Amino acid sequence: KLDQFPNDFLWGSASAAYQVEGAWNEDGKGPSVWDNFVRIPGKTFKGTDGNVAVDHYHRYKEDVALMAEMGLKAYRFSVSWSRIFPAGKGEINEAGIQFYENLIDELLRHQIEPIVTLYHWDLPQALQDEYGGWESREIIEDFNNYCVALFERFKDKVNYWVTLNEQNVFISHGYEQASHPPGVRDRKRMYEANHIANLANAKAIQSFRQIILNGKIGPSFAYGPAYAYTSNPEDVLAAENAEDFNSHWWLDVYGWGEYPKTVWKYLEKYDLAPTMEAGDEALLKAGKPDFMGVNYYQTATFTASPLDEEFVNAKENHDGKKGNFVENGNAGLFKRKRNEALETTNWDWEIDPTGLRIGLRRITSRYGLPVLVTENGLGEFDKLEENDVINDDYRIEYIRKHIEQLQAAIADGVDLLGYCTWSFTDLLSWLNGYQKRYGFVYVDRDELNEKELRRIRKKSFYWYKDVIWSNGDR
Ligand code: BGP
Repeated sequence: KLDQFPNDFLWGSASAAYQVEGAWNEDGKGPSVWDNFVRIPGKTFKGTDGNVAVDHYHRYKEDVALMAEMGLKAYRFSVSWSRIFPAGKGEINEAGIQFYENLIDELLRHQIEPIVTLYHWDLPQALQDEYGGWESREIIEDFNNYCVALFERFKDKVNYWVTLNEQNVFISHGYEQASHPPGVRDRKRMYEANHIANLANAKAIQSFRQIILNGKIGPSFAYGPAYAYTSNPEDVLAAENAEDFNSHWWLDVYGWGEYPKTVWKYLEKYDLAPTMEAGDEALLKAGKPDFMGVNYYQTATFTASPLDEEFVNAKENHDGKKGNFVENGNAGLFKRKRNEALETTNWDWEIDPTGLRIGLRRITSRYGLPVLVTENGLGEFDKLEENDVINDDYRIEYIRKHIEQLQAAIADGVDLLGYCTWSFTDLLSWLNGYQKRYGFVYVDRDELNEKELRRIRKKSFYWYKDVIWSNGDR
């Protein structure tokens, strides 16, 4: 028999400010890089934006009431930096911070543990304009001041904090694939910005230690454990390369304060290594987290790639029509292959519950840290049927299988703090619009009737309620 989930296990759900709040220019909020990026033609699916999103800013009470009805133990949400400091720094915008205080109070009133993400990609545009955002070391101080303002204000109310959400995603999409702001394609600049983000992350954790005595803090990493395509040693090596370049490059810095030597060596060879200044190494070492936050959606399978291989930028699947799997990679190191043992979603994401167990085990044995699953879920088209019924059995199936693997991981020795599904209500998918839905609660915006945005419980809502009620019985 498998071990049980701990009694204080955080059965949760997650969201991010830009994807749910709307109210993009209300109560003194300054513009973020995402407010502007979505306005560039062709960047998002049919030009969708988060101006209104699902209007959580005005409807948070209704949303929290639904969470309470479900019995949710934890709600992970992010704070929008430019609500607190409209220009990224300076005077606190009281109306902005008050919104989060109201949300936190509402959660606590219902015994729901708030998990606060400090940065989920919506950088104040002012800092991008002033000094290039993550490309300048000035951001370390500004990010720290912003974090400290939140630590000070909420230290008696919030026990769980997430620093940067998916640094690996916002950095590589922002500076290599140009699919996120600032829309740059330049690997040299990417590695530099990434190093600065690491320093900012460590500095915020260091400040946290001075202010908050009982809380826990850690980053959220988008972890896609690497598999070898075959048992051919060349493929096994390719998978190790991919694990180093795509995961350890960040995880080792969080967990150990050190960059993996293999990657560093390669970057030096190609003159891509970031600038190490005096004090950087010590700061990285001082930023050790209390837990590793893991956003898990899929694994990735790799084969060897010859040095002269050229990767075409294949069309990415943002419209939910299968068949656009992208075989990208790094010439001479690895190339991603479609894993034929796995089914995919309509957006070509491979479905692999066992991969979650594998990933959690790898993190546990490498870093020995507790883990918090900060995101996991299924993005699908949902159908609103007559009498407000949404039969999302596929989502129940998906989450059920992942919870099974969580329990197995606990039995394997993983110290698992909780599980946050992505997401509670439906919300904006950054590049895929509103039709790629993840929630337990359907948000009716098909006719883009932004005043209605009715919340409707899906079948999975009732199912997850039972899971929580029984502490993990499926
Ligand atoms: C993660 C992000 C989330 C969320 C999720 C689903 O990378 O942290 O913000 O968007 O992925 O991704 P998508 O919306 O692309 O389906």
